[in-house]
Amino acid sequence: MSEAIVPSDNLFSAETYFATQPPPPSLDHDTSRVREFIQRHAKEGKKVVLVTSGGTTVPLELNVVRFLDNFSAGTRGATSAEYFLKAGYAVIFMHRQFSLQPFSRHYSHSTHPFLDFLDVSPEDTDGHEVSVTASERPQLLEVLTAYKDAHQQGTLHTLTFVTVNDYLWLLRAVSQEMAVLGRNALFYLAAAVSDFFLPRQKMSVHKIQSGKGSLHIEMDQVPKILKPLVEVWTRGGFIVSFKLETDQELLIPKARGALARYGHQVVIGNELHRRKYEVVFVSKQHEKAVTESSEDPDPSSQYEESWIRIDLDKDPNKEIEEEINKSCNGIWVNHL
Ligand code: PAZ
Repeated sequence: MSEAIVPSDNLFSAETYFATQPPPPSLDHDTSRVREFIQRHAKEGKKVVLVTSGGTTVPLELNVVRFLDNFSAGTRGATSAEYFLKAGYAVIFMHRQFSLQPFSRHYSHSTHPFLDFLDVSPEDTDGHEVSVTASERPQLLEVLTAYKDAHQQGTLHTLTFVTVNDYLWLLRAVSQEMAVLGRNALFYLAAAVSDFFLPRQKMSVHKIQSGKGSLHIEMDQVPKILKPLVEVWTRGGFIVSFKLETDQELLIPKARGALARYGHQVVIGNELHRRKYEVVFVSKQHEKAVTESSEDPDPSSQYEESWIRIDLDKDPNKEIEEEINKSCNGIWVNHL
């Protein structure tokens, strides 16, 4: 790991990044466990999806006291992972430590704390019997059954990251392992990944001290890893990435730009405040359709968009991830 090759222009290529930033200590262990999982399911010819979920952090010090964080709670990833399991996939759930997880997400301490619907049975004078409030039982039974099934069948494998560095190293390792799956690999990249980071070589070792007035930190750009993911790390996999914007007008141009630059299959665009009930699928048109319209000078005609909207007023329990999952399956099957 050499300091000499850290770029001076703040632009890291993926290669330079991995040559200069250290891997997380658990990488080898995590990789060998994921390898076993993939090989087991590859033998059975099962489809395997990598779901990334939650936000990455950017530490500001080596002995980290402060870090930049990302808003994502991991709802999209955790919910989607459940729908993928239901649809028969084996799921690698790579998530930010302590963010929402499939199944347990239904009982998040902030929105639906499980202690609130547990009772000590009145007939039990010793107070040793705990029961579940009757109104909660049907949902609990459904969630618990799916959770136990996933465990019994060994179809859910979880991995955690905290920093953007953990995320990048893990993503590379897992996608390289997934290469053996060929066309049976799906990437569903819903994590909110930092765009900027502080290279190790520029970090303060100790807690940054106050007393000098304002704090100026110059960050470097996180390398765009979709390109090596598509071209080098994995082969044949179907790649769906997410794009979050706060300006609705940017969703489609940014999604098209990502498809053109990285050459993967689908970008799902979502606006921050509408993401629970509206997303847009952006993909390149099938080659045949493009050839037929190749006289068309408008480059936007190479892309197709399809919106998914749900009505939460009519059906407050509906989850948009169910529809996203159906569409992903549909597009992937057509693509195969
Ligand atoms: O985790 P969450 O459900 O609160 O949010 C999901 C999301 C908005 C982070 C995800 O749908 C997404 O867009 N991920 C990619 C973010 C990005 O553009 O980097």
